[in-house]
Amino acid sequence: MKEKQTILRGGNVADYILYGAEVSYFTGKARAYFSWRGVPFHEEGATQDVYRDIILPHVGWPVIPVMKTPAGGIVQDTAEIIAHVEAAEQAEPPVMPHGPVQRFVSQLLQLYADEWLVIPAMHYRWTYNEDFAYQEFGALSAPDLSKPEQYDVGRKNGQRFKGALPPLGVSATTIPGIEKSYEAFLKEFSTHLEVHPYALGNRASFADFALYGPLYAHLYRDPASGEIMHRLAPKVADWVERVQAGSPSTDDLPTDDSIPVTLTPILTRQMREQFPALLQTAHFLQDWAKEAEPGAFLPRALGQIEINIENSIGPAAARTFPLWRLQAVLDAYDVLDDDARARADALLGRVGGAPLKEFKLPFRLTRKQNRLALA
Ligand SMILES: N[C@@H](CCC(=O)N[C@@H](CS)C(=O)NCC(=O)O)C(=O)O
Repeated sequence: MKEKQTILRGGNVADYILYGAEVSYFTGKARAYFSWRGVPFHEEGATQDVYRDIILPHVGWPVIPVMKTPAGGIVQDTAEIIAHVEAAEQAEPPVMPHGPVQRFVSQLLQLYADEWLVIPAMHYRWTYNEDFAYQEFGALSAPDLSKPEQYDVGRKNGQRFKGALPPLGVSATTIPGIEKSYEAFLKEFSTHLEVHPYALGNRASFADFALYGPLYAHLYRDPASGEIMHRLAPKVADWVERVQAGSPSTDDLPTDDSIPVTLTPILTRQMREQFPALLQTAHFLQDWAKEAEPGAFLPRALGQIEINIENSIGPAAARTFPLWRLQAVLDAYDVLDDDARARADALLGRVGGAPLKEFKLPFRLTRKQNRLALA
């Protein structure tokens, strides 16, 4: 497996700095974007000291990745990191496709990649790669300790992440469905990649970086998961390496705003599995927000929902952050003109997503102090 030494890129004070880790899902997403964008950046491992001196004071809670801009500003959340760099650099081609339906589908795929593929990613990591993950967490946190000491540190730090499995909905009853769904997804994405090198066509764009999040650190780089990906879906492993290489392409995306038909099974899977979970969470938001003041911070979860993945059913937390990614999807839908809306609606009809046309979040959300709040 190839691992790009981004940490050794020779940092310069005027570079963007990405505080993160190879082992981290969302650092992968931001790093892949930076590599593709080609702006000078360097990555610094999120050691204990970095959490204490940079992340906690500036972000307010322990999370990676965190970006420091050349001007010294701190940005958290991968979508905001990408948007910030795009606005600052004004480079071509933009990470977001030009076509309005392509933008809508990019947001849908981000919602799926960030907030649903996290379920198989975390399941495979903690069920089949636990010791590897502890060692990696320890090496990140305390680079100067011996390997056995790092393992102990990693075991301690890793509990917070392993503890996310029940809230995500990973349990004995859902694991068979999670594995069936992931294997089917690998097949569907492989079929797509037989025709198109990237998610929306001939060059990498926003959706590729989002999908790279789950598909790199957890599902490619974790050894037992990587073995599965190479065996069942070598084309997906090739895509991971293509996105990792960050090669700018001279080709562009289709100029007619078309969406590859080979994405249909993936979007259908998203509508079938993820949308019911979002609807249940939105109901919780409605009840909670009725009692809350505008500007109130949302809790990270609002209650318990039931998820159904390939007919494996089990409880999960009503996590609120996915509603923020859903709001971005709905915003991309709301700006469509008549022609684009007709094309988006036809697509939604084909993927079992017709209910999304009418769907409205009960309350608008915003982010302040790196947390979700009522607008
Ligand atoms: N929405 C955030 C998610 C970041 C995230 O969940 N990062 C993980 C590591 S990959 C983390 O630090 N999680 C800690 C937590 O959620 O408490 C983003 O896109 O940056």
